[in-house]
Amino acid sequence: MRIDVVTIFPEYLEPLNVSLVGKARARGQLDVRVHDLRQWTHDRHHTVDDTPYGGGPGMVMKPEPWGEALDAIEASGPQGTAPVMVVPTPSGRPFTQRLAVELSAKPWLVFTPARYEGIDRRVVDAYAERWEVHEVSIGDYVLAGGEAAVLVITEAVARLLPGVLGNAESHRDDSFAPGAMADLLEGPVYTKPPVWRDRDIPEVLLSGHHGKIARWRRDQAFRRTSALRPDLIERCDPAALDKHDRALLAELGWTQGPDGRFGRPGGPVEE
Ligand code: JAH
Repeated sequence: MRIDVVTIFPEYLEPLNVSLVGKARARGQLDVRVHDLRQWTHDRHHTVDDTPYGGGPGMVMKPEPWGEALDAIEASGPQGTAPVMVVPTPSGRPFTQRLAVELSAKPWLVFTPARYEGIDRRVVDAYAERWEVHEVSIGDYVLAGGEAAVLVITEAVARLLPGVLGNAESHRDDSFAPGAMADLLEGPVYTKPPVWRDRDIPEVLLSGHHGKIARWRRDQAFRRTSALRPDLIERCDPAALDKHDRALLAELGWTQGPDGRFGRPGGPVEE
């Protein structure tokens, strides 16, 4: 996979040189190119922003440098192939594991992280007529710019590329991986030493009883999901649950409607 990033803060993307993404690049599994947007300005101050039409606070990123940057990047690739454009914005589609999987199947991504109040709308509208474009939000909060979101999305995508994750860290069990434990949060994990600051390990994990261990882990996942992400319980497929799961959810205050879906009339339950 090739990834291009166009930014006014290329230094912000330095983390792409280390860890999982840096190693994938060193192994030739990922080709990352970071570009300074100001190289596509022509005035002596390398201006990338201007005042908003209609008034209001802040500044808006001018369309011309973006247009020149994106045309140059497109022209640098194979004849007749367009990249997929990814625009981090708080007004975008939520970034999920599903979208990470979708993007990991693309040969070429171009990220366009904005600063200020964002990019002149005509840029996204123009490229959406030629390229696949995703406006993406990594969560409901406002950053100072999209670069941190580029790091997040790139890491989530890169670890899904063939050969990037070692066997030790394989992703089949990720909380939100398709086919994970019914889209539940993961429960706690433990390692040596068996006693640390007077705290021991749940006995079942030392029992060697694999059936009991799997059941306990699943219970922990349900308890945590019920407490922290009741929305995931509400949208879970009842057919993916067994008798024991349903009994545990009932204990946690969940009831099933006529369609089998889970709801909790009393609202959140302590413990
Ligand atoms: C802020 C341009 N979903 C997180 C997110 C993504 C992008 C931005 N903020 C939050 C952002 C300022 C300018 C993008």
